[in-house]
Amino acid sequence: MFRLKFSGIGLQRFDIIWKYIKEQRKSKMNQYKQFAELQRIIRSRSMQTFFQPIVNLENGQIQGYEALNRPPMSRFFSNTEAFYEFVGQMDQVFMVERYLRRLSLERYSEQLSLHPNMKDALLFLNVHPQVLADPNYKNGETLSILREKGISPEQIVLELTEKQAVTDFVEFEKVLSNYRKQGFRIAIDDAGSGYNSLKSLVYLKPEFIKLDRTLIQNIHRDFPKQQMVQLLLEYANRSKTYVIAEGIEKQEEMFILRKYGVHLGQGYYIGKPALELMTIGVPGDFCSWQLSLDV
Ligand SMILES: [Ca+2]
Ligand SMILES: [Ca+2]
Repeated sequence: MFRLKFSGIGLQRFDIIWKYIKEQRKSKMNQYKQFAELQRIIRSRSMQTFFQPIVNLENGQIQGYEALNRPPMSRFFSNTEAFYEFVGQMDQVFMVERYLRRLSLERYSEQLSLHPNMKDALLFLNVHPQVLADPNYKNGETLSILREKGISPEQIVLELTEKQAVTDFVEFEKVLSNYRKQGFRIAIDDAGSGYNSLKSLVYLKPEFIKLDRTLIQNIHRDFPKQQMVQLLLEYANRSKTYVIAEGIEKQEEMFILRKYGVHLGQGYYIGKPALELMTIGVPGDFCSWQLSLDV
């Protein structure tokens, strides 16, 4: 009786282990397929580069664009986030970022040649703090692409997301100062969404602070958000930093941000990310914002 019971349990265990091995093999296989797909996407240059306008909230003129690289539709990656998550998991951040930086600059240069009136506009590039800090990473490569394409380093703003941790701020500031000497400028991305907002602002002294969309969403109905934005704006004005409000999707949000004197804005309400540069600032409707604010 005991022997029978024991062998039953043994079989059950074997079944669990077998299932585990099968799942592991399946997930390894999936990973392998995803990796092959990532390489295919890169080789075929099928990432698309979108440019989302950033406008001066005072006069509606376009000051620059954020470059957003998105993978093509693929059964291996359900969406853009899944694609970048995979890139992070596979330790391919350095390779992919280097590739995307070149791609964004080449495509921006193509767009500028089609729209020469925008030739001085800024380009905001998303960069991973660790990539900048890596001693093996040579920023000379970016400089040489810029020279080749006739874009000045002063036009490039490196967006550092605070979702990816910087641990040694003092050391990292030295890295940034090296970039600054070459003309690049720095933005703290997604400010207000992570834990290091204030530390990043104080230590890294960015030229731009990008307020996270979660702070902007429905700000017209949210007093604590209004207070937070005004505080950050006051700090920015004192330290000669520009504030960019991200994720503006409603006219009401726009009203209040303009009223406070937020310098720049970005979001669907202003302009969606597009393959072609949006070249005409905020349409005639900007005047009506002005009127509404003046009454
Ligand atoms: Ca960004
Ligand atoms: Ca952002």
